[in-house]
Amino acid sequence: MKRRYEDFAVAGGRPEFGHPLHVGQINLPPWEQVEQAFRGIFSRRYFANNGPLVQELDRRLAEFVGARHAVAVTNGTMALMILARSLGVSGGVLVPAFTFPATVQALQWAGLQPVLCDVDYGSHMLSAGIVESRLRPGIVAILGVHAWGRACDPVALEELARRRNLALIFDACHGIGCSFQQRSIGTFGKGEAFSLHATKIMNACEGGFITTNDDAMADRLRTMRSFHVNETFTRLPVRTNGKMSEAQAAFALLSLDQFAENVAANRARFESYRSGLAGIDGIRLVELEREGERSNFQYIVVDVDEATIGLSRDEIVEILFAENIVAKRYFWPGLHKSMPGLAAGMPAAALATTERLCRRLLQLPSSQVTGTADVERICRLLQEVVTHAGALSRRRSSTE
Ligand code: T4K
Repeated sequence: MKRRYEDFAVAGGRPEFGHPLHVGQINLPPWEQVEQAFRGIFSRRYFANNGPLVQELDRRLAEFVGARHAVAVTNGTMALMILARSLGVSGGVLVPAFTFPATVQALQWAGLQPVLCDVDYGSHMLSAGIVESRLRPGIVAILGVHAWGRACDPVALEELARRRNLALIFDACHGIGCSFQQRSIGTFGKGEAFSLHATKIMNACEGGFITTNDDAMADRLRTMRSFHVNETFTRLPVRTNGKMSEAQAAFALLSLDQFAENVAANRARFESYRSGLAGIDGIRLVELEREGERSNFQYIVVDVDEATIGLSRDEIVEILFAENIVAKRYFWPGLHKSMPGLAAGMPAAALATTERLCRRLLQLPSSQVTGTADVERICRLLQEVVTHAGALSRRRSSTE
């Protein structure tokens, strides 16, 4: 335990952890089950092209989400690209500036023009009011992003999209297993795109999938994910290779079996963070469940108030890194900064909340290798960081 300034690793002390603790390190399935699944793949000698495991995964994901269709693909970005392209529209798409770059990169690949919106400070996501204020001629669709394992008011966005005749899709890459007003994420809008990346609560090493309740859309999505004419479900001019392999599907199926257990472990870590951070001035844990909602507790998100602590979020990240706590700053620096062309002509005030969140938010480790005892140590360390903020801040000024 760090009791004095000299104990901190940035001041020459021993790091709190002997190995790095990451945000979202892989949830591994039991090895014996992996071996058994791969023996099956070997004996069938069938690795790709809509194999039996991919077909089973499509069926099970649709059932799990409660949507009519699920279409597995190579990753979440590909899921977004195909989903956006399958709308068959051209023009502008309203999208939050506070998101992972892949959200807008997918739109660009689909030939659509991302139009950045600010987000709501309470939810970190789009609201119908913000979207409506950005509407202008040439806008044909909305791409909402469900961040952190919470939903971005999909009911209000559906109502707005209907009223203004806009297509509505969602980036649900963080949202697997979550719900809003008792309705599952994955059942809103024209379709929703999920990620099964290694660091997600459900993973296929790399992978993703799209859900939709629209049969014609599902045909288009299945056609687009494969360049194979023998898998044509509908006539479409543009297709690609977004096919998930049997190896990825095997991992995803095992991860699906383990999902409830992984959410319970995430929730336990979240609750440990909640009690450990409760008395620390200037550090606030972002709640992930409101009434009628279910979260997967994928991310531990903390709001850092520099004015109260006397250290900036970035200074705290540097201190934590030295202690082997590999905190993240999603979605720093914001799309308006990382892809400045998208914000051309927008006054700075138009993205004031995005800017503020990019400066203040911090994600802390939560995964199979981060036990609740580790969480307690991280919280105690943060308490000591706040207690020694003055000395830590002076150290920084003297080394600059
Ligand atoms: N939309 C949204 C809103 C998203 O957040 C994302 C991705 C997407 C779309 C696109 O979905 P995908 O195309 O990725 O399926 C990570 C993930 O790579 C990315 O999937 C995720 N969101 C994003 C929020 O986080 P990075 O670049 O910050 O972290 P990465 O992949 O380097 O991993 C973080 C740490 O985890 C590593 O430093 C070490 C540890 N790790 C990572 C991998 C891959 C492991 O321990 N083992 C591993 O195999 O993006």
